[in-house]
Amino acid sequence: MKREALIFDVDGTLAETEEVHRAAFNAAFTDAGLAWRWDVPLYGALLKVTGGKERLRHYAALQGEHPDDGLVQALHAAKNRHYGVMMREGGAHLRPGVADLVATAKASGYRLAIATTTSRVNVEVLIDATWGRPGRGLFAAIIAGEDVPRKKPAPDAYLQALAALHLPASACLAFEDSCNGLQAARAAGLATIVTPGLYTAGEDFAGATAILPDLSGFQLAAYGA
Ligand code: XBP
Ligand code: MG
Repeated sequence: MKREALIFDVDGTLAETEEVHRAAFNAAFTDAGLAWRWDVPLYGALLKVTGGKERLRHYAALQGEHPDDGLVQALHAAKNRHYGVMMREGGAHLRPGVADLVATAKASGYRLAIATTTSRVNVEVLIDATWGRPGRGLFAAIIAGEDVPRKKPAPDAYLQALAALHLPASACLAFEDSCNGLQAARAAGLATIVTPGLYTAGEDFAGATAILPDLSGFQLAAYGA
């Protein structure tokens, strides 16, 4: 079957955003008067837990703390506010090849979608800060963290994207940067291109259709699309 749509992960795939998320988490901790500080090695380990609120709870539990939902929500909202400011100040750029692939695919009639575990507000700020337009102008469907009962590596975000596109998995190609994301896409039946990033290089990408350094010069025709 000819492919009709491309489904993109966000963090690490469209842009190297995790350093911005990390800085924003640390700013939120400072605001809240917490002594928590997430450095690069620690954040690399914490990223195995997808979802910012889930990551906060996991880290707190490692400290023997069990913050109530209100505190987790407040810290996460503060983190996302900092993230928004940092992104608008140019905190992250699209990875090589992403803008060209999106433009070429759109001009060739492919439909585009997003399947991410990050919050919708973060997806919108990234798209606005990089493409300078709202997400709905570019993507036919945007499935974000709050839309799914289970985050990656569960397939929920991808299954919802397929449902929104009204397409079978065989008509789509997924783009991911992490093992968790690849597992989610594969569990939804999707052929997946992996471009490992800053925090995910060296992860296990067994089952990927291709593992590429980035999307520069990416040829859809080479992947049945
Ligand atoms: C990456 C994530 C997210 C972000 C933080 O998701 O795991 O949790 O680190 O975002 P993906 P939130 O690569 O699938 O886009 O704080 O909004 O959860
Ligand atoms: Mg990712």
